[in-house]
Amino acid sequence: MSLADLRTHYTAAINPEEIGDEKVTIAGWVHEVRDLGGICFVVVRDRTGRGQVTLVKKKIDKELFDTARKLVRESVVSVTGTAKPEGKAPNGYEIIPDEIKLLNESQSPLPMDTTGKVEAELDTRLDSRFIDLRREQTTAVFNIRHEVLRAVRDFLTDSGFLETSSPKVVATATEGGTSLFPITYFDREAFLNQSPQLFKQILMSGGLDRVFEIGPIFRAEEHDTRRHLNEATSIDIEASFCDHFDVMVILEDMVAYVYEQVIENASASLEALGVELQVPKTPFMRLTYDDAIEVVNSKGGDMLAWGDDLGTAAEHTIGEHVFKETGESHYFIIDWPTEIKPFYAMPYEDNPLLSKGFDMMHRTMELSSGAQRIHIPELLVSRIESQGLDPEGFEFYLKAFRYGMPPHAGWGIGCERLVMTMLGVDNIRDVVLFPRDRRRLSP
Ligand code: AMO
Repeated sequence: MSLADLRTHYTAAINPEEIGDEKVTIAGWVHEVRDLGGICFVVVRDRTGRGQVTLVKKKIDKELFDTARKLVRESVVSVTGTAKPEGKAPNGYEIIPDEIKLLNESQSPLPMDTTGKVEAELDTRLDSRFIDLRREQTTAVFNIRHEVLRAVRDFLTDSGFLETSSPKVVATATEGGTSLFPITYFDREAFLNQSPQLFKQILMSGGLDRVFEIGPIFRAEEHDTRRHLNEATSIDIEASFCDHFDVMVILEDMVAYVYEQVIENASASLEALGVELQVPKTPFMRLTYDDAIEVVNSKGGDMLAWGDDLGTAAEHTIGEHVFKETGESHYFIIDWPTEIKPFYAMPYEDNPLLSKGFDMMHRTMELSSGAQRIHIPELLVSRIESQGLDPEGFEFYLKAFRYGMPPHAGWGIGCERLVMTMLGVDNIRDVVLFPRDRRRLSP
């Protein structure tokens, strides 16, 4: 027997009218056993849905009937039989079995309920993620995440971007030195990379012109919040002969496309989560940093001075303001003070106090940040120094700017934040299979 014989059909793919008397074999987990004495129903669940197996005591082999009755919930089985139409069963059919193979018996009780009757705490669910994934709503989140990443890849590939990968073990900080995870690399100290930033910029000097990367970023941030992970998935792009406004258009168009694709291709998952998606309208509102400060200060409360970073409370006020004005959740904040943007953000030529950096927000949460970059090596060195960093540590990066670096721009958007805001999920851990946070290192 080949293992392929354990399944001929997914449960959702069976249509008894098409199949006729041909035998079908489904495989999956025992979702439910209902033993009514003279009749026993076994509901088998796989990734696509559920199929009902019906055994009438009088019409079926006694041993087979006993096997079915004694099945323990969440055990793995393969069932072969004939499919008949049955309006009351899931997917509109029932299988009259010839054989039930018990492939792996589940222990009981289960670490958590899978039927949806008892709501488990997030921590319990994450501790037993393999069981949590057997709930339809959890699988739906990861189906949607898959669809998001597929749409991102399609969109960027169709827009002429090349998919690249950069090292995750590095010698230098990219986003400031305080939030690095040090590791031992043979006899040297190294770090887990915070962002593909420096590498994607080097690729512009290499002439790759438009690149993207989807990969992990590591941030040793101490805070334990609903929107921070210590290992996140970043979608990054970099594009040559572009300014910040050019890449902002790519970003908003990509986000709108992702929403469209999720609506088109993941409707069942959206339904399982009770989410009704609206495609965000483009172009997103563009608010200058000065506008943002004015909005915050006009509402009273804690006043912001020019040069202050926008904290959570300020972002909340601005998000509410934009929603009231436009009915939309997504917006950009542009023209930030150079001093509070990373060293690689290009200052405006006619007003170096302002930078060509931007943030893209969803209501109160930053989804993405980006900038036109500095491509002039002398200016880059002086910006690195003025942020208290040592240009020597950046030599591998600076070298790429001395032999023909084109003007370029790019951004990074957090995959998890994109998915969580899309689904209205409250805690970022819900959209990561195995989250890494301040406390969680296993599973
Ligand atoms: P930044 O540090 O703003 O920019 O990160 C870009 C986006 O990545 C996501 N993100 C996170 N998500 C969850 N948990 C975290 N701890 C976390 N940190 C970041 C956010 C954020 O907006 N190099 C620049 C990008 C660029 O300019 O191209 C950068 O990394 O959604």
